[in-house]
Amino acid sequence: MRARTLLTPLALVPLFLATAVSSGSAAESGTPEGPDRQYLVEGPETPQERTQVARTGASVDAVGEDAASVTVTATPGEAEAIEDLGHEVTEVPVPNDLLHQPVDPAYHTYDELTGVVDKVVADFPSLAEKTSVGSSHEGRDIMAVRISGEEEAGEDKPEVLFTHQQHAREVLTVEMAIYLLTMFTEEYGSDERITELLDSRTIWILPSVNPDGAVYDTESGSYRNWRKNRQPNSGSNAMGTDLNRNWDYNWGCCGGSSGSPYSQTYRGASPESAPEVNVVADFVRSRVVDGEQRITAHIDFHTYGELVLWPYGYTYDETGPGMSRDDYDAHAELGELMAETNGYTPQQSSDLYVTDGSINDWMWGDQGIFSFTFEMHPGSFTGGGFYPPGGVIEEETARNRDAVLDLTAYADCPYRVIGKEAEYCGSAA
Ligand code: 0X9
Ligand code: ZN
Repeated sequence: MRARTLLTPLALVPLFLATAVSSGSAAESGTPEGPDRQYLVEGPETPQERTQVARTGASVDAVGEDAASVTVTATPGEAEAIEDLGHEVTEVPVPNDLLHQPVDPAYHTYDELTGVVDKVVADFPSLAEKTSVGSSHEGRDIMAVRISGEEEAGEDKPEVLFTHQQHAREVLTVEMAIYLLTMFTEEYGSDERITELLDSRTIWILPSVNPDGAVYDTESGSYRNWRKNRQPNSGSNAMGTDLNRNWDYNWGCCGGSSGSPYSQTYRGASPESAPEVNVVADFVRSRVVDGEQRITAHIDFHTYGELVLWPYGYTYDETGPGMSRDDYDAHAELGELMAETNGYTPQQSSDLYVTDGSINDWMWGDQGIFSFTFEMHPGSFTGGGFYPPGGVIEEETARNRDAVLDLTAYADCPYRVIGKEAEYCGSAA
């Protein structure tokens, strides 16, 4: 293998730590040749170039501030393939990907999250209800919390869905769920806007759709940088499926996922082969009442990059099957409006790189739900990557308050944002 230098400007910890990481055992991530590592890739500037990088099977974790580099998690083989594309590849041992970085107690473990959910529903029994949409591969509950204010009999409230932690290591997204659970319950009756919204809409929060991955990532006391679920793959010793490549809309169509179980972006054996995706999709399908999907708007929380993304991810085209000009424009307007409140960068998700089988494409393409991905703080890996210090939790979750409330407000008729409620929402105009 070609020699790769360590990234000296970022090497804030002594080299021996980096060596300790590199000599880690070829564990469940990565190939038999060695574990996955994080690399800075200098060169890719365009969506097409970033997609080529993603096509090696590496996960593109963020675009650099210079917009001419990306950070990736990759196997040694994938790193070589990226180098063969003509890019400069440098291993990044710090600051966030030391495999032995201790788990930060400021973040909630899955058990602690369960405790928070139980307390919220116990404290606000007339507002919040806990259900389970089903079980993970290892049998953990995939919790859902339904929050709604005053209900009139037979009332059809539009519903808004928030999903969190498809990717295990994206720990700030769980804190985002806790922020929303707390905000929607504690501020009902005192905050006028929240009260009005909950009296006219129903909120669904799925605070962790990948509990097995979350437990695996933290159970040793040190972060494992784990992304996928924990489902074994037959015929391979590589573990896990990337949940955000396993959704049943143009699954595996377009080079936006990997067919190799060793890859960070392994799409699974078939669409919805991951039980976590299957039960969440079943839950969403169950919200079709009298032929109409009650959920109208959705945000899937990820880290990192500080982006607001909308579908489609499988194509660079704005419009296409199931995505009219008005559909696209309403997504883009809503995305831009939300991004104005949180300071994120708004863009179509394929502007980042192509993905297929993602949750946003399925939510829109299959269910007609306006669907966004938020890539939360930090903006780039220098801010702590997937494991930013606990001190940022308060500010970086509250940062999305207005975006969430704005989307919730448009849930009665998202096309209102482009002034077309009369055309699309009939009497709602
Ligand atoms: O690659 C992903 O799944 C997301 N990025 S992450 O670094 N959190 O893994 C981006 C998904 C964007 N959505 C679509 N492209 N549809
Ligand atoms: Zn993610």
